[in-house]
Amino acid sequence: MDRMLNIHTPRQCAITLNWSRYLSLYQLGFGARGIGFRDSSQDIMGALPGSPGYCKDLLIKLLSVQKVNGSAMHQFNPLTMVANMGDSAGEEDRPDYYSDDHLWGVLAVSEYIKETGDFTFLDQLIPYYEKDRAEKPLETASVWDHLKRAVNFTRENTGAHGLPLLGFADWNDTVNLPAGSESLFTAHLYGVALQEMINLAEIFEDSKAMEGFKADYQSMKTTVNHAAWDGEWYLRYYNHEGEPLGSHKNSHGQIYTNAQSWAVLSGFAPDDRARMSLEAVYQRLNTRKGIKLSTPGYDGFDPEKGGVTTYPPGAKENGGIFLHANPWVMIAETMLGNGDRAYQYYRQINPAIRNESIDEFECEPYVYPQNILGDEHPQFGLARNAWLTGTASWAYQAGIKYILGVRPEYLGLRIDPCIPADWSGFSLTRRFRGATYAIQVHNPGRIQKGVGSVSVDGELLDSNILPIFEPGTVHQVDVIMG
Ligand code: IFM
Repeated sequence: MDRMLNIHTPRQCAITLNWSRYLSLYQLGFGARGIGFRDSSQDIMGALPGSPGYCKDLLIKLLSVQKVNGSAMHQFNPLTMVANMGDSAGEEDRPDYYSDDHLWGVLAVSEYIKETGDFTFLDQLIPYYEKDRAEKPLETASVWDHLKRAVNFTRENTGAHGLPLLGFADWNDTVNLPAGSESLFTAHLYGVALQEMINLAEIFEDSKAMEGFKADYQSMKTTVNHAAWDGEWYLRYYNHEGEPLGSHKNSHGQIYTNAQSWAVLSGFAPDDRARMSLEAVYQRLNTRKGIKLSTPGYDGFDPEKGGVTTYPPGAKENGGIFLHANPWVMIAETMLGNGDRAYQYYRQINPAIRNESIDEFECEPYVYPQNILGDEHPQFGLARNAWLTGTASWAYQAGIKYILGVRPEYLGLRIDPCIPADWSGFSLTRRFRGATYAIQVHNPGRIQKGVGSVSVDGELLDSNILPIFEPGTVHQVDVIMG
């Protein structure tokens, strides 16, 4: 964990952040895909501590391909700033937007402000994507307006159960259900985005906006718990005919990981359901080589479901160990206080431990691959698509912000570790807004979560949020878990 979080994962985050840019350069002449709105937003979240300026520039580009209605173009070329609708453009009978893209922008901007304290960014004017005949943007508005339109788009595009419409797809690119289908992933991502909007509105003392976001959050929480609890876990989708996917009623694709982890991340799952959902992930989806995305895999092409059914069971999004989704379960486990489980999940996908079985893994033992073939596949354990994966960003965030628990917030650096009970503590140095925090965490009671006391330079604090210090200063932080 030490070497991964200090060296290898930040390097992979930096490379992943830049990779799509180079790909765009290379592909300029071929009109190929360019940068993805969703992927780059998440890459930014892992690269912020090392490259805040670069991340800000990329955020500006991303927001300038957001549409006037609040949704976002799926991909764009950063050299020409020409954007496209991704694979949705080729399917005439399917919606032409992805239901998650624009919401990732809310998370990326929030994390940028937490890391840097650059609140003025919310006032910066950025055009929306649509242009008139003279190539002049139809509308330009503040970043805050871009974020508000993003959550409003989701609020206004819901289906028969009141859940967000899937559009062409959500984070899972390969499940492309007919128009009218609904997405639980997008419902939860919307919940996380609304929490960020509530916090930002509170800081800006915009109480009217804050009350609106709170009402929208409560409303979606009620809808999700009313429409999407399957008895032991949460559903993943409703199709256009109102049939659930990710239900015990389905013969294949009975349970999806993201529907469980994100129910916890969004705060929509009440405690008992949160625990049952994560236990279902452990019992039904976990393998010793990582957590599968769903199970059992679909067994044969089904034009209604789309790309996911083109893979054999156990491969890629069809029941494979899709690593990007693993850190979300780690984070969810820390939210419930389960440090042992969170670290078990961190460790079992740590590429470094694959050094012993490299002939099976076939990937660099310091790089997260996109996927590992799951236990339904004869080549269980074989990794593919090294380097270019959001796993790097999220494994970094899960490790530093949630397991070690050192997390930037708007008004300071929160210390909230959730570690294995047999750790006696750890030390970590974090540079934050120009100051250096030398943090020593002690765990005398061998607990998994809980902060008993925090002192900075020998002075006891009355909270676990470290203050913001003058740039260039160095501070000794002592945390006693209890
Ligand atoms: O979320 C997507 C990502 O945008 C591209 N690779 C596959 C992921 C899951 O479908």
